[in-house]
Amino acid sequence: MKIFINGQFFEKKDAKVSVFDHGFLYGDGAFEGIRSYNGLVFKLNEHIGRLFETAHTMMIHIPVTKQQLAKHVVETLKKNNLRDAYIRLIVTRGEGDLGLDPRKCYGKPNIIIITDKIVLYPAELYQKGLEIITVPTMRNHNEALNPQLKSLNYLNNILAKIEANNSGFSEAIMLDGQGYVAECTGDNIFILKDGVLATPYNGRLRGITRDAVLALAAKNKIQTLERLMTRHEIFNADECFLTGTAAEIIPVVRVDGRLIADGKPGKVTQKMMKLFHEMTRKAGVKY
Ligand code: PXG
Repeated sequence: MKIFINGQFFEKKDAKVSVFDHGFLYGDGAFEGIRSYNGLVFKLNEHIGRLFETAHTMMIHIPVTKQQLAKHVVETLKKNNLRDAYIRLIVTRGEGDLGLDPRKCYGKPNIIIITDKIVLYPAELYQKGLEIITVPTMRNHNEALNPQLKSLNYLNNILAKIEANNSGFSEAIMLDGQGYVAECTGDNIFILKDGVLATPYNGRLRGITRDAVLALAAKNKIQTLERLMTRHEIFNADECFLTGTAAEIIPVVRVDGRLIADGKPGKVTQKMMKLFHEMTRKAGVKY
């Protein structure tokens, strides 16, 4: 496996950054999880756009252009002969002295690209649907750490994941500070009610899969709505599913012990899964 670090390729065992990197010391960096399907990188420019936005807010200056970074992603995939891959793109503030003040860094962000085989969820989960719970750890507030930032500081979501795991679940709903549904630990959430496909607009990462699903639904004459959402509305939805780069679209059939409709993946969910699957095989940056 060849890993890209600042323009050079290293074998896995030699792919190292300093323990003085502020990404390691403080989670001071940004990342993206991207996928490629049969030689097409899905939504590469959107992922790179989001990485640059996170870095801009964090005042990390990425020392290459968006176009150069996209080229580096493609080069790394080719070097590793991967047609279906999981791509991890990381930018850290770089090495510095101890102390969280970013001025202690030497002004050389590290750019790292790891490409690996994608580990898929068991097919059974997509046929039967997931059971999830709501956990006490709420999603970061906008005013504290905006969930739109895909920073290396993922402890908020990791703590929620631990709470889910402790109760025997692998995914969990996180609420925002007001008690509205925000998202899951690594996925966005959708419900279908009376033919309208709705997803929270508050307190969540603006998922690229989420945006793709909203666009795909609109194109297929399914009405969509971004709005506030309560758990009560999820319990009483006609359908529910999660979206994310890793999971793609996965049906949810039980939330906090409540069965969603008849407890089987819904028709619109299945239609969206099919449309999304087709889209990933057609659209993307070719390499
Ligand atoms: N919410 C959160 C908090 C996320 O971290 C999503 C929603 C879905 O966003 P996208 O853009 O992927 O549709 C994410 C994405 C991993 C992994 O390694 C996590 C994500 C993506 C890829 C891999 O666990 N999170």
